[in-house]
Amino acid sequence: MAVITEPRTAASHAAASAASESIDGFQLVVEALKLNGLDTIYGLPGIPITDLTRRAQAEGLRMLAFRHEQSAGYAASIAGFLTGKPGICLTVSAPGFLNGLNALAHATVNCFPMILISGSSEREVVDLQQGDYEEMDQLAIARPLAKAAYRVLHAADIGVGIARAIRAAVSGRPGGVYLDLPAKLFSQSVEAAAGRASLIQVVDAAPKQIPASDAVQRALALLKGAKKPLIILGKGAAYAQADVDIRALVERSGIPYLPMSMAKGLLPDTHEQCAAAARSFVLPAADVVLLVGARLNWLLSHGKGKTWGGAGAKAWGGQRFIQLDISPQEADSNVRIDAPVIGDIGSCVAALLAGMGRAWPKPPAEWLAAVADKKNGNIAKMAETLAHNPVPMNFHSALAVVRDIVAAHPDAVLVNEGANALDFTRSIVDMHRPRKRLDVGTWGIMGVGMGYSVAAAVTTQQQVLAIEGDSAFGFSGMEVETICRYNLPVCIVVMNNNGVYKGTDTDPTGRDPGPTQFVKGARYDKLIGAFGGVGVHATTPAELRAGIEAAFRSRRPTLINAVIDETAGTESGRITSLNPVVKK
Ligand code: ADP
Ligand code: TZD
Ligand code: MG
Repeated sequence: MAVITEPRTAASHAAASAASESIDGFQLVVEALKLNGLDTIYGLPGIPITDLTRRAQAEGLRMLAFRHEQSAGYAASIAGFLTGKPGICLTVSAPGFLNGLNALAHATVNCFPMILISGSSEREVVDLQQGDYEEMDQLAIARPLAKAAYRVLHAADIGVGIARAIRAAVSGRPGGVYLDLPAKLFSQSVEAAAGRASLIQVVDAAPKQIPASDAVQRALALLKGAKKPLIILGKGAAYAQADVDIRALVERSGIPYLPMSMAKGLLPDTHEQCAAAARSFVLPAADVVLLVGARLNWLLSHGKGKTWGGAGAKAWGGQRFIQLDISPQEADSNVRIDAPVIGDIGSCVAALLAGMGRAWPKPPAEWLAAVADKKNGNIAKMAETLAHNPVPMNFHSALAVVRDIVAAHPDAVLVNEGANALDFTRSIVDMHRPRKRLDVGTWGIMGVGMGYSVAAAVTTQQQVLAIEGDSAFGFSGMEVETICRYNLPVCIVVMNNNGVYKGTDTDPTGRDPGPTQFVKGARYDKLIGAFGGVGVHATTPAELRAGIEAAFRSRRPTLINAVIDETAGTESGRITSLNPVVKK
């Protein structure tokens, strides 16, 4: 630390008094975040971080306080996806920390950059297991769920701790990082100038990773020889914000593409090369598949089996794969990758474009015609189904309304969770712009809805439309108070079919409601009135349309209870095959 020994002039007096000013751990944490452009915290106050939340707010950071840490964590995780900067979640020790862990693991699994900062109890007491207030060895518990986990014990190390957390969260494959800050750290004082000098403004936190040219050539050679090529865009491609080049790659190659759920809108779903409506035709038929920021995990049936034209569940369908990914370990995780191209999506796509030149041959016309034929047939069938107007509403008639409204408001952010409420929305509602569809991600997790909605409204300033299964909504429903408190432009539509998947379950003994059943005819719209928001009860598509349009016009927090036929869903939505159910 700087110690002044020279004789004091007037100027050095002023410097000395500034130098002898002290600064505490709270202040250093806030200043370190600010210095790195991390201007929003999603959290929940309490010992030992209450004052941190106040200081952050006083220093001009946006401090969004939730009703449950899980929602704050999901908000931080999706803020990371939307902005490319780590989303910050702040929790109290032990129980608050544990409530935040689900989101930390979710961020890691989905490759979203996020930092969970948690206050913790005194190391000396925790390590001797002497029973401190909210005692828990949080660092050890967080480590297996995080991409990296750190603890800071001295105020002078806060700058390093936050810099390391930022780099770990956003560099390479992004993920969730845990940062443990014991209570004692916050009240430690250091001399202000030295303390501030210890803070680090991270330079080039997510460095470009340029793919090797031989890998690019190998990929292009494979692609060029393809008779039935296909591109699959994943949420890594959406995250990379390389929208213009990705569109150029698709359009210059002329190859049909499939968007994974959160890559919908990267190119408009209405694009003529979009093969989403012909998914079950193109996957088994394709000969060369170019994966762009998408893993061959369960969501793509592991790249094998019947979905891909393989004879049995484990059989390879014969496709050759090119994979663009930042993680060198991803290739060959499920099937052989013939041409891995390792680097950040922006650099990989730019390298492919450069290698393709202007005169890239279009795929064979028979292939394009076959895809278009299948797609147009399926779109026509869907249009027929959507034209029905049954009483009560079903998922289709309700979502036809949502589809039109999203088309008219392409910048609105669509948040989506549930089972049928998720699967039908994904297939019916076209997305038109990148990063506008936020959903349950790799785990198919319920409970993200309200946290995502808050973060989407705050980071994009756009209208948010959350299409929620009634079960899904229940996991984070109390955050409607948060949405009302911050007066966010969020319109929640609860697709109310009286339960999980359906409302028709029964207890064979007649004693209790069935396990997947909720209170029949529940009025979710009445919840939001308690906090000053607008509640709407919609039993017809016209009422649903009027409710959403009014919400978009007023930008007021709105909750619409959309009454859906309780028999309309299927068990587990589209993933019935994964459910070890006893067939009746
Ligand atoms: P989806 O569920 O949409 O198929 P996944 O989450 O399975 O997408 O895959 C995303 C992939 O994108 C991950 O393998 C991850 O390593 C990769 N990824 C994430 N960000 C980048 C990036 N900036 N550049 C390259 N790859 C990335
Ligand atoms: N808990 C968590 C955290 N995530 C989960 N995915 C589940 C439980 C299991 N689950 C699903 O996979 S979907 C779902 C549950 C409970 C709810 C489906 O009911 P819903 O949607 O009302 O949200 P639909 O429209 O009735 O199908
Ligand atoms: Mg339901």
